[in-house]
Order: sequence, then structure tokens, then C-alpha cells
Amino acid sequence: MRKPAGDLVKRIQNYIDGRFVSGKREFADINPADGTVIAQVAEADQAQVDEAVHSARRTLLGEWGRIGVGERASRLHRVADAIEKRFDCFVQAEVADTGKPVSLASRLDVPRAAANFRVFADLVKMAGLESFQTETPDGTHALNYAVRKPLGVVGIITPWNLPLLLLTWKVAPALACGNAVVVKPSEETPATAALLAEAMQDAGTPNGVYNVVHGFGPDSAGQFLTQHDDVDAITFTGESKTGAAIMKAVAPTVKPVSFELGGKNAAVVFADCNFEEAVRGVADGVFLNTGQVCLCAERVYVERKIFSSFVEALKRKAESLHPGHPSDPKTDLGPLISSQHREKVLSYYKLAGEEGATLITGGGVTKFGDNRDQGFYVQPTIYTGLPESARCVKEEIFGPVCHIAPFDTEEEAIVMANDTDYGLAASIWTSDLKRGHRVAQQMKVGITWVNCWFLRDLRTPFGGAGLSGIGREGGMHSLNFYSELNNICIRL
Ligand code: NAD
Ligand code: 6OH
Repeated sequence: MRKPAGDLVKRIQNYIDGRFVSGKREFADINPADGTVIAQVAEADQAQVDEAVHSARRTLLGEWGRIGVGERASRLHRVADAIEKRFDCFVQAEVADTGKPVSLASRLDVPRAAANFRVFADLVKMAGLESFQTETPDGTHALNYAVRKPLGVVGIITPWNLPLLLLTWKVAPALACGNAVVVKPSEETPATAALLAEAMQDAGTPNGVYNVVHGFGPDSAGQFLTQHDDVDAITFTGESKTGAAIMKAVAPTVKPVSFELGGKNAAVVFADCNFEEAVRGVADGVFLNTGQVCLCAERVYVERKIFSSFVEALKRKAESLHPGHPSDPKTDLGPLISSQHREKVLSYYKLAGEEGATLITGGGVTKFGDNRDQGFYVQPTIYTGLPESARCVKEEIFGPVCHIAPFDTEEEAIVMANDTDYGLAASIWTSDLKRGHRVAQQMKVGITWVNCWFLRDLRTPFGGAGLSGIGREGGMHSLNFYSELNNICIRL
């Protein structure tokens, strides 16, 4: 861990009840591109998590609880305005924390953060609820209608790969529904959650509506939040095994949970695809954000007729990527998030060899001959030749890596794609639309893309099957998770 030359190390604080506060302990926020310390982060202790939860509860009983849905929606639009006003700050903070290319943060992460607030602000104003005229056999008439109430205090725990995008994906609908939130961003990427607090202040969000507690999971802010008696619900994005630990932690207080977890996603490429588009799309789906997107395809299945040419074309794509400093606009492959995560990814590169894989490209560490060698770069990597039972084909690696296997029939491709304990996403590449529908409907996942990948409409259901999650967020699904519905039955 190195200090930046001649630079003051920043301090990132907790944000509780509208004030930035330090902690008794601090931890370092590391720039993955060169291993320097970019900030010292205040770790929230149990008392500070308590204070954040109490401040959220107070505002629900006070100012925030009295604000109607129209006014809430306009405040959320103001949060989006405030994000757009600080666009460059958000981009710089996200790039420094994650090491992702500036081009990606500017195109994806920060615009999506603003869009998350706008979409849920608009949606909540338009959202109706069902009502029923009821008639019983004895001739009694009644009117049933449901009303939407906030859940209360929502705990939000998020990962490091798309920190601001995934945080706002949950904060926006939670606030739209009238909740107050306590967020625990990843210890690897605390900066944009803190910047969002400034945007909340700009937007006139009352104190206590948005609180940030920094820290780790076990015996730290994450666990203090999930075990808290006065937190009404937990929404979590991260690894499946962390989801399992959180499920245990919330069990005694029976909190509703929404889990968006890991994936081991398949891309299925048929010989009738538009070859160039499929290569471009699959390359994006394997290497975007250095493979650190839960939706990335680590398993690619290609119809045997085009197998060799596809492997060759994807190899060329991988070798034409520009690894480099994230702030360089030409960079399209940044480092992995941390030294520890690089060790994990490299252990799978080694394991692939032990399991008998044929290495097509990559397989090691990228070397630059300058300070980037203190960063956490790995080569984009492609393997073939593994059996479907290999650990490298079964386990989520979360790096710029895929295994490509051939198939002969549509039925075989479907069986292979579904042969996983995860169930997050799939992509299918074919020019035959009927086949596209047919195969898509048999994928055991939360989202299937046909001839595209990570093309998002925020009104659609998003989530995973199996180890990939519990529940759906997106559009009305988010509003329903973040609301308590009270059905009122009136005898007429
Ligand atoms: P992680 O599970 O290690 O950490 C996520 C968050 O949980 C962090 O804030 C961490 O501090 C916290 N945490 C860890 N242990 C905890 C505990 N016991 N109690 C409470 N909080 C705890 O995940 P990560 O490494 O940050 O992110 C990568 C993982 O996230 C990958 O598996 C990826 O597939 C998954 N992911 C899924 C989605 C999705 O939408 N399905 C999106 C992004 C990432
Ligand atoms: C996982 O890394 C990406 C998740 C994406 C979303 O949750 C989204 O809403 O686009």
C-alpha cells in the first residue's frame, strides 16, 4: 500500500442525520490502478449505526413522513439534477475507487445514477394499485382497495463493481416509496456514496433520509445494520455466500430481503448469428469493467460449425483491448478491484491449467514497466477444452475471463447453459427470431438478452434465480418491494 506522491490523502466520513462525522477507526481506500492510498475512510461503530437508524426513524415520524408523493418525486428529480451538476466529480471519484476506465464511468455509471432517480420519481407518481368490488354468496357487498405505505427504515448494502449505479438503483425506489435509508457501501469503494450525500443536501432532502455508514461486513457496519432491531428491511447486492450470511442475520427479526447475487452466465452463439455483432457483443459481455459485472458471460457456448472462427475472432478482440490507466480516454480495460481479488482471479487462471484447459490468450498479469505495475491488472483470458464439470466452468471468477465450448444442437446448448446453480442472466445470438424466443424462454435466469447484452430498461423485472438472488427489483417490482401494502376492505 503506497502513499500518493506529494498529495494530501482525503478523508471520507460517515453521513448521519445530515452531518458528516468521523469514526474512532479508519481504513484505507486504495486506487486499484497503482496501489496508492487515495483516502482514509471513517469506519462506523455500533453506536454510529444506531444513530443512523434512529435518525432515519425520526425523519419518518417527522418531515419526510409528511411529504406527499408528488413532492417526494420532485426532490428525487433534484437529486438527479445535483448528480448531473457534479458529473465530473462523480466520474473522478468512481474511477479512482474502482479503477474503471473514465469512458465507462462517464457512459454507464454516472448517467445511470441520475436515471435511477428520474425513473423511480416518475414511476411512483403514476403507480396505481388494484381495487376490487367484492360480492359474497350471502349477498354482502364490499370494496377492497390497497394503499402503499413505506416499509420504514431500509438498510442497503452494496458491492464495489458498479458502486454508484447499484447503490442508487436501490436508494431511488426506496426514497420514492417514502422510506428513509441507511446505506453501507463496499469498503473498497466508499467515495460516491459520500458524494451522493452532498447531492442529497443540494436537493433539500431532510436530515436522516439518507445516511451512510462505512465499514466492512462481519463485526462491522454491515453486520450491525443487518442485525439491527429497528431496521425494517434489507436490500443487498453482492456475493451469494454473503447473501446467505445476511439471511441468517436477519432471521431473528424477520426482515424482508431483496437479494441480487452472483452469476455464472452463459452466452449461446448459433451459427446463424450476425458474426461480427455476436463477437462484439460477447466480447463486451466478457470483458466490460474487466469482467467485474454480475451479468458478464464466463461461459460461452458456440455452435460447432463456427466454433474455431469464433474462438479466433474473440481472441483477436481480447488482444485488441487497451489495458491502461483508467483516466486515459483510450483505456478500455482497467485493473481488478484489489490485490486480494487479483489473487482470486489468478488462482482460477492457474486452476484452469490444472483442470486441463487449452489457453487461447492471456492467463497472466499485465506488465507496463511503470507505476501501473503496482496496480491490480490481469490479462483478458480465454480458455477452451474444459469439461462442463470443471470448477472454472462452475464457479464465479469475476474477472476478464471466459471458457468457450462447442455444441451441436439447440437442445444441447440449452442443457449446457442451464447446468449451473446460478441463474442471473443469459445472452443468445441468432438471426432466427423464432429460435431466439424459443431458447430464451427455456433459460432458467432472471434476464435473457437476444442479440444484445446489458441493454437495460429500468421498468423491467431484474433479479436472479437459484444462487443468483431472491426477488425482483426494477419498475413496479421495486415499488412493491420497498412498500408495505395495506388492503382495506369496506363493507358497502
Ligand atoms: P460481497 O458480498 O463481498 O460484498 C458486498 C457488500 O456486502 C459489501 O458492502 C460488504 O462489506 C458487505 N458484507 C460482506 N459481508 C457481510 C456481512 N456478513 N453482513 C453484512 N454485510 C456484509 O460482494 P463484492 O465482492 O463487493 O461484489 C462482487 C459480488 O457481487 C459478485 O459475486 C457479483 O456477482 C455480485 N453482484 C451481483 C449483482 C446482481 O445484481 N445480481 C450486481 C453486482 C454484483
Ligand atoms: C451487476 O454487476 C450489474 C447489475 C446491474 C443492475 O442491477 C442494473 O440495474 O442494471
